[in-house]
Amino acid sequence: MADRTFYLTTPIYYVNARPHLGHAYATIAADAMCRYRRLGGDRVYFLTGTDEHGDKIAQAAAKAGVTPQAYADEISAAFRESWRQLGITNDDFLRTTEVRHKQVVQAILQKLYDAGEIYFGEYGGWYCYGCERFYTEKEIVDGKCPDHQTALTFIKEKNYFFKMSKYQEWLVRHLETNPGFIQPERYRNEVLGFLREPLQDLSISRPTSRLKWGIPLPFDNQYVTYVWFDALINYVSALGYPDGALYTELWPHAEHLIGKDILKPHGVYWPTMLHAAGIPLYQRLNVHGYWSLGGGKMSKSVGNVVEAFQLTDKYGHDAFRYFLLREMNFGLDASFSEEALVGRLNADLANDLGNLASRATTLLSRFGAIKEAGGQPTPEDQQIRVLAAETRSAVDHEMADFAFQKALAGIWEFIGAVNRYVDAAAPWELAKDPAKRPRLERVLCTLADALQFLGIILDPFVPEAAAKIRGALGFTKQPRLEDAVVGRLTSVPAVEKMAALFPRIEAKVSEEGKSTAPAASASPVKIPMDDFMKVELRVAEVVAAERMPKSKKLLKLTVKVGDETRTVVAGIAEQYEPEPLVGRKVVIVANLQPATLMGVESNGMVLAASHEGTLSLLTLDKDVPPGSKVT
Ligand code: ME8
Repeated sequence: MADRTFYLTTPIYYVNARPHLGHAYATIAADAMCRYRRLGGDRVYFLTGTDEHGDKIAQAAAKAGVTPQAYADEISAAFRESWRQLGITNDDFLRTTEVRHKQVVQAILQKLYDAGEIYFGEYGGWYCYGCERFYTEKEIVDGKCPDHQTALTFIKEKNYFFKMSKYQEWLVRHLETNPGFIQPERYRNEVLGFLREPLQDLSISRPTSRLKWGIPLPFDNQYVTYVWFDALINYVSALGYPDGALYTELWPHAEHLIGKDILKPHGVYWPTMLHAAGIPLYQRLNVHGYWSLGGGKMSKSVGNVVEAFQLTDKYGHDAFRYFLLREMNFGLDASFSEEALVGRLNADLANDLGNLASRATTLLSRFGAIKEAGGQPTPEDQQIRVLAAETRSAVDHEMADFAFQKALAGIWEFIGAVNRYVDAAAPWELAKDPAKRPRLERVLCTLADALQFLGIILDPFVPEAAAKIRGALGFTKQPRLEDAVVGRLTSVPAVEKMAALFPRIEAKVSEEGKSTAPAASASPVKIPMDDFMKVELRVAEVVAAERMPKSKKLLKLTVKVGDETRTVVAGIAEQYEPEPLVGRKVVIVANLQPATLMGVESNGMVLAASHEGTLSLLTLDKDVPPGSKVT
């Protein structure tokens, strides 16, 4: 049986820079995973935090002219605030400057020292301050750090060393006998690759003459702890190691989520540190790839990872979150661009999901509550049930490996199938024939059921939209995966029609190729004929027209469409006087969802051409009766 307790950690982020896209991705991915496990009823504990000691932070603080603590306080608060705004559901936020953490670091150091695992020695080597570690000759590229492409500094000094080398064989064996210990497999292979070279002992201290900003070694106050030795321990200090109840409960179920840049400390230093300290190893290390900035024209506006993160405010948390989870194949690198984000927002969220939710809730709200659906399920209904069950198990399978992109692709196949189901079942046609009422009820029931399924299973990925979907269906319970089943509903409550879940973004790209704020411009998107066929254009005769009170732009038109008379609000008041319009025939979109404009419900849209601010109403060159179809 699967492990029902789950302790997941993110990297704790350095406080030398503000939160950016990469941090946001790791934290959002961990959050989606934790939400998913909670949805499945598991006991979940989710830890994140900030890594506040070391040269890097001391240098950044000095540059800013403040103390390291003041600097750390400010940036750590910025991380915390970002996660709050993104709706991250972490249970704890650990700062390495907290007493609870420092005590555990010192206790573990003392334990290792007493056990003879730490010795005093001298080491000279090439050091990267960005990575906070020494590089071996083999790793150095053109005399520079392979990660930062910056010059390395040769440092030779006396330090304390952890006897890491003696665990090399043991670690290789552990990786070989536990193939799932590091995933995806490419990273397990990378660690095995490191371990083909002789493993060095690890320098775990820095002399206070060079660096004061760290945790003092308990056995020598002339030294502070090396930042990685300090930082990795956060994963157990946050649980109150060694006696805390959380530690006992959660540590046997620990999994880490990290980026590939910090594979070596997590795949080599940390397991050997744990083993030497007599602490059981974590269960699994999950490694994601790197985002780069690039892509199409619009992306030029996103110059750096901080700006990329700020797009979350422009496009909404759900859209940003969805994009990151859907676009990156877990473990591989991906490219971020504003254009790609807008593309997915329009296609997947506004079109596929948003249209389904608004079509479905419009139909459901029009027909009111269904007490006991009449018709029997047909093979089409049955297919939606089966697909829902298959989707749920596929999502479960993919989420077991953090394969968010595959889980989402599976859910979107289901959304596509439900959209096709509605097209084929055509409930609006069934509604015209009272004899088909039982079938109509069954179709609406399947539709409500499918929507409820989505309102549950999408919760970890687009939490705000999922909550809106459930809200429209009157589903007020705590969402649970076990309720994500299509086929149980026999009645449907009165459903509220939903406003657009995700507004389409019509992006205007200026000459320099920079994106500007979303603007209402001609959309370059091509639509299939089927979509166009859904639009009903008809001839309407204006029987009355008046200005809307307090509006310069709007006219309230009463129009005749066949036998029906309806109200249409049109934004043409700046160029058309109301009176001369009476008696004229215009073209309207007749099957638009009603919209309320300044308190008046508008049922349709008058068509007009526009050119540089001039509006020109569409008229007919031969007389046809009102209600005629425009095809
Ligand atoms: O390394 N793409 O902190 P850090 C994807 N304090 N993810 C990225 C990314 C990018 N371009 N840039 C950063 C540290 N990340 C240490 C960790 S843990 C005990 C100590 C993410 O602030 C990714 O998850 O440099 C990476 O591992 C992490 O941020 C590094 O954050």
